[in-house]
Amino acid sequence: MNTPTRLAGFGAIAAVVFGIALLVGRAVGPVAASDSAAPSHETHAGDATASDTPQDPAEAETEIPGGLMTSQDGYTLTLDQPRALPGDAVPVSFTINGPDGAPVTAYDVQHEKQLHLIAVRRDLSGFQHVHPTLTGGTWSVDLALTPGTWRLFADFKATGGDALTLGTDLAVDGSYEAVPPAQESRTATVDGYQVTLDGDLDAGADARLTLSVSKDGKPVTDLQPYLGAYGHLVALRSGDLAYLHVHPDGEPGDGTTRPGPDVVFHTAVPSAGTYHLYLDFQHDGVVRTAAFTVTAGGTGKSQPQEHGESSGHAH
Ligand SMILES: [Cu+2]
Repeated sequence: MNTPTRLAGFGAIAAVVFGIALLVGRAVGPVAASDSAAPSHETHAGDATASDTPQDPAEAETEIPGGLMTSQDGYTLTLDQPRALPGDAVPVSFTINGPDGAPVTAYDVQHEKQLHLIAVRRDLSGFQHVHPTLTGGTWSVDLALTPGTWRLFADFKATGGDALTLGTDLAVDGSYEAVPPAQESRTATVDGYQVTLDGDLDAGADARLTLSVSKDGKPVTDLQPYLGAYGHLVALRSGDLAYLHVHPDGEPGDGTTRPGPDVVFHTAVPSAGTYHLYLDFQHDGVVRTAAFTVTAGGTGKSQPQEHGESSGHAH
């Protein structure tokens, strides 16, 4: 083997190793990003001048959205039965197994519950936000299920662990016709309530969304607290149903947050594309859900093109 060939061979190996390092870096990066409140958070070379906050668009971009994985950070979501029959009240049970392999039995309360379960058919019909009960290490709840493939999201924080949203599919027997994709819609009508959504989503940028509730043409100013807020908003990305955390702005009783008609939220979407948003709000003792579809603009590329290096490894 002559020297140039050996060098080329070494270069190829180095490129492979470097490529693996990039992959590992990216796989590990999102986990570190979710810990970004910690001051010891590792700073990447390219981020030296960026402010180290979760709102930093450069970090938001690299963070993997919730709900895409069944297993993360040692926690695994497992359905007792991955298949079900359709019905109005189908018992569904599951466990969250922890890093030691055993079902988790200790959870921290978030928004007044130890675990929030979101269920939606993969064509985005049938949205439900429910709160299963925990017996031993098993969570149980009744869901209204139609035939098709459903996505279940468990949003929880095991005591001692980070807040996670794990996702899994549940197959429901029977033939069905898929619901056509929802069109852009910023106004929803539910049980005589009209809810409008104001604000824009831009990839990688913090978005402020204002939802306004009215009934019979009059603004509703006596919304009731539901799970510690005047509204709960879940956002799902079209295509992969990535589950995004949306944070309410203020809470009942803080002296500044009013009980409607406006409920304000903050979120940051990780990419351009279509997002489906579901607002749960309570009035006159009933919780209702208003659904919206919003397209996010922007490229999400607000940091230097450092990832471009990975495509140059052949040289
Ligand atoms: Cu909930």
